[in-house]
Amino acid sequence: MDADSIVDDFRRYFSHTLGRDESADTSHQMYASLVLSLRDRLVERWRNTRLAYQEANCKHTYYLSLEFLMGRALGNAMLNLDVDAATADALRTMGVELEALVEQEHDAGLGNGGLGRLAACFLDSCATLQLPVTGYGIRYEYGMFRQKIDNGNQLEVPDHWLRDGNPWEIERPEYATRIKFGGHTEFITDQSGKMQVRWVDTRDVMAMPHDVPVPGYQNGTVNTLRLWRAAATEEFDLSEFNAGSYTEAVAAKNAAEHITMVLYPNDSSENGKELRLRQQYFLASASLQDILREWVKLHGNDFSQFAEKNCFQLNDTHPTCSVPELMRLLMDEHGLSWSKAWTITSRTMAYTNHTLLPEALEKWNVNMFRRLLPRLMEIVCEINAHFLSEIALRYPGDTDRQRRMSIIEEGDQQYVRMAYLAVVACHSVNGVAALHSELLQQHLLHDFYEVWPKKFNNKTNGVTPRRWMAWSNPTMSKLINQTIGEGWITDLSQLQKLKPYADDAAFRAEWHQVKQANKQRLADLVLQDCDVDFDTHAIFDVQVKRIHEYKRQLLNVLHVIHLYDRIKRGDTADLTPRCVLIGGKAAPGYMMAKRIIKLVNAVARVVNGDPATAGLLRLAFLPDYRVSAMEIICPGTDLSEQVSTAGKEASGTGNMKFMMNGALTIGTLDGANIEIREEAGAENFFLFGLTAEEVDANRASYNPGAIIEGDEDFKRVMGLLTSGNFNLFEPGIFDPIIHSIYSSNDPWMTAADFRSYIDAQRRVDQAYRNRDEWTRMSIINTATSGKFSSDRTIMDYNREVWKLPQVAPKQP
Ligand code: 26W
Repeated sequence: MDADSIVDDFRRYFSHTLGRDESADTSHQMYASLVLSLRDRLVERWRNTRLAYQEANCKHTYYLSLEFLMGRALGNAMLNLDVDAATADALRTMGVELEALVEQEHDAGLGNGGLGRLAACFLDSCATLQLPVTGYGIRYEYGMFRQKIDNGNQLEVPDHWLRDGNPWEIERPEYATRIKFGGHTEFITDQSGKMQVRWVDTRDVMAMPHDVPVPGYQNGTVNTLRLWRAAATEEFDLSEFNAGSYTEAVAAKNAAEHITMVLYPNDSSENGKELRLRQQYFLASASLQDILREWVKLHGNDFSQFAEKNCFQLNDTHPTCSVPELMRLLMDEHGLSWSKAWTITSRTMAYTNHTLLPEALEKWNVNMFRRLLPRLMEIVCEINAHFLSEIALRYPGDTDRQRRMSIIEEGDQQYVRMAYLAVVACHSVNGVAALHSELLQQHLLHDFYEVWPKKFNNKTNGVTPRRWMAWSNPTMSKLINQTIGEGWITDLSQLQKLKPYADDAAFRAEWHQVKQANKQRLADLVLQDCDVDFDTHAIFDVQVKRIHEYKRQLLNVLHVIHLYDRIKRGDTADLTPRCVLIGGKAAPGYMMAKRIIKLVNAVARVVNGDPATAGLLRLAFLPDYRVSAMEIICPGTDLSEQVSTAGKEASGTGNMKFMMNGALTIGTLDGANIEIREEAGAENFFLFGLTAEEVDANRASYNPGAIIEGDEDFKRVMGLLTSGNFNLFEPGIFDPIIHSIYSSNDPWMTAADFRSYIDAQRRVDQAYRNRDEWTRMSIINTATSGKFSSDRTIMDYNREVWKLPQVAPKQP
């Protein structure tokens, strides 16, 4: 593990395995050589971890997710192996900068946003807590698209992240699994008179596992993320080939491999596409078969202990095909009765909901579902029949309730409601922040809550302090280590010990210095990627997340226009200089989100190009927001924008990353903001806006026209927008945005919160002018962020749902 031996291996991989020398630009091969050297060191720990779990013969949890937004792995691996500083030094003596190698790694962008990144933080925490947890996901050939900005518009560029190979993964053809699609079912009676179902005439696809190591923090544990790739079966193309149609055979092979070709870049509206359902079933079936194969190897067809030893956590409804698939495998492949299979399924499955937005709730057309997965459709119908008869017994005659709660939505077309299927089948249903869990129980899933109140629980999200503080903010980490020791890295509640230092002038000076240096790093990124100059004396005001109307990037832009208007009118006496950064991707088919990106860029061009704003105001849109960009953005942020319409953001996790890094939050009482404010104290949080209850209560009488008319600032802002000041050469392009603000049906009620947002921003200006006071608040935010470690979240899941032992492997 010493730096010299790592560098020896690095040399050997570079010159012998990869066969390179210094005659050309070989930075990528150097990166790969370093990864291979580190992977070698992980492999022994990986094996020890597997052995320790086997020997403990303990329960295991499988985190099933269509998304794992891992980002880069190199820095994380070095930090967790505790070889980062020494390796950097040793490489430097050879004239190689570690930072340059780190930059060579493509982000593993196998996720859209919050839900995918949460899965990645959870894996880190499970390994650090030495819990027997395996991630199962899809190895998309193309991850989240790369975003380019062209004349202010989003352009989507395919993200071929595997082009240069992925040195982290290990392919495991020995565990390849066969997945069925299509065909039909046959009911036969065997010799003993038992009915048997066979799913036949299927078009099969192979699932090929690729394993990625997940190291814990300096503890010898290495867990596994197993990602499936789709491949054609051999006889699939052989049969076509024998028929003399070589080209058709290759086309068929392509069709099979299409399943894992691309991540759906849609994060908030389901699109009902067949290929997406194929992906979902592919993941569910491959993972469950993988787990059952191992079970049968040890226990034969004895499943009596299966539920005690296995747990499946469903990351939203996306992997919910696992419910009927586990039923199928247990009954059709392993001969269990319906009731035994149902007991096992419901005792092992747990469901996490991540959204209340109705348009994001998955439902699948029954005809399509039946065509693609005929056996699963039968099982879903039978689950529904059992469930509805239970409801009929409990609420005799209440047919409206049966219609409301049915897993199958009736109407012109029938649909499978995946969330209802998950709730009926799972023994645990959780939301991701206190408010969100409450709203699930009181509104979205209220009928189900009445039937099974004990199923429902809350698990407030968290993020890993290893990546989001220790790795991405080394200067702040060093200062914290010097002050309170290193215990916080695995026990974030220890940050509380920083609290008294908020009153220590010398510590504040150091804290401020660290923040300024981090702001400079962020300013460098903004200059490079946006060609906008950010002055580190200004407030760095940041909103980075997926672009969505409910997240209200629009409110942020209205504030910038308001500041611009004040500058133009000379109303600058108590205006604190600000640099506003907005970043995020829009779903390719989401017109309004794309138009908001265009607006940010249009306003930025006018504001930044006007000499009147010099030294007072800057606005930049950061292209291609991604995990590795957040690692630089987070430490350099003063003000975190969390301004969603109350009741719409399930939790948020960016809000937590900013808080840990000493940013103050301006936010609504939504998602985890509520808990952030509780922890930090109301005096260290800039609150504004309607509450979730008020949003609902005010909706009927909402009249944005009157609000705008009654507010001189708002009127001028809308005047500027409407005048075409930001779109001189593209008249009318912002009309849809303007209309949405004026619409009394605006679901996000942007105008309702304008005044209180502008006033809160004034309080920010005032607070920032008092450097000591601001720094004090910044320290308090970091000091009180302990709750938002994903270690705490995972311990909550483990205590209340998984009930796994912690298992330490033999040290190498
Ligand atoms: C069907 C298409 C689709 C795909 C993804 C619909 C919905 C999703 C996700 C549920 C979107 C998502 O990432 N939700 C976010 O999950 C985070 C982790 O729990 C929360 O912090 C965010 O508030 C929530 O928006």
